[in-house]
Order: sequence, then C-alpha cells, then structure tokens
Amino acid sequence: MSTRRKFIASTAAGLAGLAVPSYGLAATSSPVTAVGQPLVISTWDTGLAANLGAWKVLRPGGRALDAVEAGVMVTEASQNCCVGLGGNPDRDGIVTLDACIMDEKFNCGSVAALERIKHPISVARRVMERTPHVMLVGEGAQQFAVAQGFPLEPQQLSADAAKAYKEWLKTSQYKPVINVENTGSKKPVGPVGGANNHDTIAMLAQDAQGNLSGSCTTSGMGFKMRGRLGDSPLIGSGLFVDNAVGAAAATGQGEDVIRIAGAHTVVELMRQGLAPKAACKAAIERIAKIKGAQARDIQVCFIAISAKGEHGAYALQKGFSYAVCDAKNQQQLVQSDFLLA
Ligand code: SD4
Repeated sequence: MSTRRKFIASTAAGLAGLAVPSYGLAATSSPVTAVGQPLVISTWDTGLAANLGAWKVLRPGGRALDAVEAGVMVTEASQNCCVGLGGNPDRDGIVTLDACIMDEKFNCGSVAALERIKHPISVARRVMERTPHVMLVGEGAQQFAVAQGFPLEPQQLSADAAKAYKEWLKTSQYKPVINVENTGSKKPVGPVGGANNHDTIAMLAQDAQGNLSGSCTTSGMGFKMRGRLGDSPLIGSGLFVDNAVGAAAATGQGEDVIRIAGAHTVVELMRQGLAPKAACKAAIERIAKIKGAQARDIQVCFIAISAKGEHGAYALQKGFSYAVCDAKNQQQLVQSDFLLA
C-alpha cells in the first residue's frame, strides 16, 4: 500500500493571467476545505491546467457548474491531450466523444458517441438546460449540437492519434483492458508515458456558496468497438452529485465502473458517513471483489468531495493522481493511494 504523497507540480504554472501562489508542501492530514472556500479537484495530471480554468470562475465567487464546464474545456481544447478531438479513435478510425455534467439540483445532461464537436461538455450542458432530456447520443447529439451553433470540426485524427491508430492496426487486437492509466507492466498501444496522455478528465467543484457540481469528458477507451460507451457519459457511473452529501467521479475501465454504478455508490457511501477517500476505497474494494484475479488487468479510480469540503480519492492500482486547487494552493497534485500492492 502506498502512503499519500503530495507532489508539487510545475507543468501548468505558466498559464496566462492566473495568480498562482508560491508552491509549498501540503499538509498530509485529511484534506478539508471549509465551506465558503471554493475547491476544485480533477483526475490525472491534466487536471492541473483544467483546475486553473475552473479557478478563474470560482475565485471571484462564480458558480461551481460554470467552473466545471470551463475547467474541462481547457483539456478538451488541448492539442497535447487524448481528451477531446485529439483523442484516440475507435476501431474504425473515428473519434467519438462522451461527456456529462451535473449541478447542485440534480439537473444533469449528457452526450455520447458524439463526433466532430470540440466541446462535448458544453453540448451536455445544453442538453441539460435546453431540452427535456438528460442524454443524447450519436447522430442526434451531433444534430442538436449543430442546431445549437457548435461548429462541425473536420473528421481527422491528431498526429499522435493517427500514429497510435496505425500502430494498433498492425495487430488490430481488441483488448478491453485499460491502457494509458495502467503504469504496470502492460505496454499500451499508442502514445503513452507523458503526463497528458489520459483520455478522460473528471472534475468536481464546490463554490463559495457551498454548492457542488461535476463534469466528465472523454474520447473513451482507445480503439474501442464502434458504438461502445463507457461510464463517462453515464450519470451515476462516471459522475454523480448530491448537494446535501457530496460528489464523485470515476476514471479508468468504464465497464467496471458501470457494473457498480460507481460514482453514485461513492456518494451513497458518503451519505452513510464515510469520508471521501474511505468511500472511494470501499467502492474500489467492491470492484476488486467482483473482478477477482482479473482486477490486476484493469485500472479504476474514483475522486470525491463531500458537502463539508473534504476531498479524497482511491485507485485499484498504482499510478493514479488527482489535481487539487483551492485558495491555498492552485497547483497541487496528489498521488492516490491504491488497493493492489
Ligand atoms: C471509459 N472511463 O471510456 C473511460 C476511460 C477513462 O482515462 O477513464 N480513461 O471507459
């Protein structure tokens, strides 16, 4: 079992226009941000830059919902990241995107298998705010996006994705095994190893009013079957928010998050009194029990914040980190504890 360590990150320090306080070692005790003090957390190293986007909204007193949309838009727009249109395609060479968003009043919106749209998270928000529905998929989601004024981007792979796809085509082996997250012995196909290669970002925020919101956006598992959806666009699996209790989100092998309705499970465990990290751990243990020996082949990770402003995370395997941003430190990367030593 690892011990929690906090890393001081430098990758996004230069982001324009943001007052980033001097870096310092964070306390190792259970992290709590008092209600009234905004807080945003997000998955993986890419969360550092995304959190700064969210912080621009939270710092002047903005709404958590606006923050979690603005935050993950940074990642969706990044050229150096597998989230968004730069992500790996499905087996047929087409990039399909999934995203969802949820606010403090159980309002939620989602898009899945969306093609050629740069900001699926914003389309998910429009589904939430401008339709009587929660979820739109595929062609219908794209039609809605275009009707809402989102431009159709060209159907083309980023240079990294094209390279990875070419490599994958050599074997065309379909392995529903998480790749980029697993820092263990399995060598993933495609670009790997850099801080920016994760294909999902999930973000949770609490604003100065104490309200919670969350967002999640992904290109999904690289080289997936056409039509395959993971947990990320599913409210209750990839993301869940109950303002009275807390919020949780997932990354990793979507199929196994769906199996236990992961994010909802974490929130319900917090409702029963567990702190965020303990709730994430209990959900991971549930997955490990279901998977048995196969648990070693996958990675699943949860992040959570409570209505009290505590945050925590837990992963099945080594290698998961999450980014934390609050009034004290906007650039903190926390290495998550994990179950399988
Ligand atoms: C999925 N949960 O599509 C996503 C993948 C992921 O970092 O989180 N990758 O299953």
